[in-house]
Amino acid sequence: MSAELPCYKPPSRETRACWNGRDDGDDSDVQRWHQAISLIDLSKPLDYFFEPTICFIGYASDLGVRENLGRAGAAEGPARLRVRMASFPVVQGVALADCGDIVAGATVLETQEALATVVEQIVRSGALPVILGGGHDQAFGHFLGVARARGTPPACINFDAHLDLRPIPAGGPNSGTPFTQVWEWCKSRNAPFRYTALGVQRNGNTAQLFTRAEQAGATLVDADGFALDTLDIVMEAINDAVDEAEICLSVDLDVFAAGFAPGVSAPTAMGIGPDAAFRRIFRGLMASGRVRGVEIAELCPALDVDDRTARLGAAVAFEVALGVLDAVNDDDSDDADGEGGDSGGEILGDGPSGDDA
Ligand SMILES: [Mn+2]
Repeated sequence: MSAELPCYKPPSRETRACWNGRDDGDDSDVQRWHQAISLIDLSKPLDYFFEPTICFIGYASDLGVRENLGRAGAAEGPARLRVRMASFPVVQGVALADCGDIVAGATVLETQEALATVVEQIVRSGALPVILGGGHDQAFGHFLGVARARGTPPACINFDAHLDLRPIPAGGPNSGTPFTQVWEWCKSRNAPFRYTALGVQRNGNTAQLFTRAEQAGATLVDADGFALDTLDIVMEAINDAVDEAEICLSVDLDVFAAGFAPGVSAPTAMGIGPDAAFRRIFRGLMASGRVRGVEIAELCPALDVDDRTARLGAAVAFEVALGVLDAVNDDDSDDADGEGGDSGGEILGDGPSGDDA
């Protein structure tokens, strides 16, 4: 454990052991993630990344899940995601680093604060943090880190069966309250709370939670929004909700149907599929160039079936790597138009109606 960074565990021999897999040689066109990834200790000063870089940071805690009376085991999520990402082919032009883990502190709040500190550090260094979870209480640490690094609160876009807007119990926050924490943080600073929940299930949230979402001005899209013929409407709704803000992107794996994602605390019978509709929405968000952090949440390996959920979470991380390239390329084309790429682009689904409509 690091003295300067509470709850922080730099990459260890166990971390390195996760990054292991097929080896077709050292040529760049056959390399895999386990060969290309570098290990970074965040307790040492971090250089600025001039090339597009993803920094993985594990949130190896299920403290918030247990306090939310969920099924324990998400603390093992980060290691399993690393194992399932290890053999992906390198995405040329995107550098990868593993920064180790945040482990549970005495309280959820302390653990979230520790995550915020390292996320801020990664964002300030010019890289994209990708948080490997871990209980969904990580979303508040994620938000806080990006808000501090950028000096302005980002919009939260959350793929999740649940709203995660529960009132915060007297005992402190848990994995069901992260966006309440963001809401209260924004309220106390008179900042707009921009929250979009995608894939919300009626049977997974009480009427009180839907009322709270309405009071919070949240934008909700249920699982039926994940269809090709509604893509344009959904992307327009996301665009309106995000406005000019930057984005913290959250994927709670329980947004996917239990058949695809059994390895979560609260599986979802009628969840979405990891299909073209999901992928186009996700890619549209990444290509906007405004995503400043991504998280994959709630993987619980002990409940998984043949690593199905771990593989799905890892595949989402691969989409992030492709999306980083899309964002860079979109930025370049913006510059060519003379519009400048700094503020990032519109969030557009690559829908079938596109130019032909
Ligand atoms: Mn959640």
